[in-house]
Amino acid sequence: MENVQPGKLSALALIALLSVSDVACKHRTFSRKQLDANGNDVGDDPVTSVRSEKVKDAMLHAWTSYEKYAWGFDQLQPQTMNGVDSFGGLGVTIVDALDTLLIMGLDEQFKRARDWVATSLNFNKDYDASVFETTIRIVGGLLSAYDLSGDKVFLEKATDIADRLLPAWNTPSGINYNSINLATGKAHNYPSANGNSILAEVGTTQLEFITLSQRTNQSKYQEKVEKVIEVLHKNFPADGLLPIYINPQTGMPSPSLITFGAMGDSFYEYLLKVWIQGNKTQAVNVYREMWENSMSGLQSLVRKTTPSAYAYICEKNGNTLIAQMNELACFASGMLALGSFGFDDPQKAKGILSLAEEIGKTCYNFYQITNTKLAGEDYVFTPGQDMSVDDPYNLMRPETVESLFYLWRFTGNTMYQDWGWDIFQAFEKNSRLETGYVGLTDVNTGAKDNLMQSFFLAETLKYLYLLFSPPSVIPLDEWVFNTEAHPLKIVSRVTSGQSLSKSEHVLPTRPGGRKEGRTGHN
Ligand code: DMJ
Repeated sequence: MENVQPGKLSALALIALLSVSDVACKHRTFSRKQLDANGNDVGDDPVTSVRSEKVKDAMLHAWTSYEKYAWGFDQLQPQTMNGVDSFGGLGVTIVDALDTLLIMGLDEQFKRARDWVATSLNFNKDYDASVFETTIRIVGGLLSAYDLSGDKVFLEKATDIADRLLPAWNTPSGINYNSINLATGKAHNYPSANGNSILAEVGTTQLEFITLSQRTNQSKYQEKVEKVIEVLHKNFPADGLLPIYINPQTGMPSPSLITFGAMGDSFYEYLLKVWIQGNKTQAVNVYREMWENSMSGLQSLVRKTTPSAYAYICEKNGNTLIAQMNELACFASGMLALGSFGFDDPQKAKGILSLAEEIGKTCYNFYQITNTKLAGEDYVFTPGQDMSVDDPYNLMRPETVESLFYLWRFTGNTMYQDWGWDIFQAFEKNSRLETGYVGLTDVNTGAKDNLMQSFFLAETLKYLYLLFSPPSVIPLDEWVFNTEAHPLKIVSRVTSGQSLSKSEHVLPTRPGGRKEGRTGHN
């Protein structure tokens, strides 16, 4: 294993604990003042002000439609004007939208959502829940609402659901099963994965469960999820690229696809973000080291199209590279931008930020080459023909606008705001109905589906709003987004051997990645 110092993993098992009062704040609000490099108020930018208001209007329309036709159900079906329980009846749209409502200042709507959580959110369901989806949407949504509002009801509910998920980690290796019955605690893996656990699903619970340990002073959540990384670390390949299937009995990777798209994606995202959440301290150094290895692996998968030289990330099966990229993999552009600042070598940092920009450009082009100007789900790359849509549907996914948000924050280049605006307008033109927003079954014909995905409110509209807001709204040196775009407050990481008031030494990091035109914090 390269670049990993022995003995670091024992630090992973140490528990970061924080008193609840460190994060409890009353209805956190963010200044929308535009500041120049010296901190002077330069007034509202009229273009971004109008754009952010339009996105807020879109959120209000999505939310109002959900309230009218699907209140209490997981998601809205706008064409048939009814609700559907796609996640076991946990009111997923309400929980996923809480922090977006708060950030946009939609206070009345937030109040109704909060009251529903307090009085009607019930997890005692005889339902086989996805550990991953329940963690990123429900645990993440509740913890973010708690961090933003200070309202303890969200922490109580997050603790209730997390306790129901915990038995999924009781496996011989500590690699969790992907599905668990919320009432009985009986866990299993999906038959389609041949008994395996899915990489992205075992590697995308760490931020939420570490946060929960910090807010509750209970170490059990953090211990379970950090054990997963400890096991994966033992069998981590030199190029940092793990296949999508992991055997929960042995903890070993099972030969299968390597991808930054579906089933691989957010494992890599969380390696970086747990390092950020842990204040880049020694205790989380191993996460950064694993992430840097994986980014070398990512670079080995990058190829360029002909004739236009768009950079894309291949998938890999055995030794064979596959010239295919999911729209889901577009998150990698934002991840690279976010992680670029932590390299000691300025040339390396510059190279990674530049790769982030190249992949961002490819993903924007995913949108621009279709008739609707909305991206398909999957693309293939053919010599001489650049790229073409492979799967034509669009679920109003967030990954590209998420990356445009990071690219804008880290480069200050307003071109990324213009690109985000183009994508927003395409959603308005093709996905907006009187009764909510829908995805498309075909991005070339514009044919519509009948579902308003909860991540459209949690992620797509939130990242668009933040793209048109000053960096002081959710500054990236204070908050880290989970993979469902729920911002979690970064607090001091304190290990179990220390007093609660004494935080670990914060390793120095290069500020990097900052260019003219950027205002305020990250
Ligand atoms: C979201 O639930 C999350 O962003 C997840 O990481 C990937 N899939 C959807 C959005 O596309």
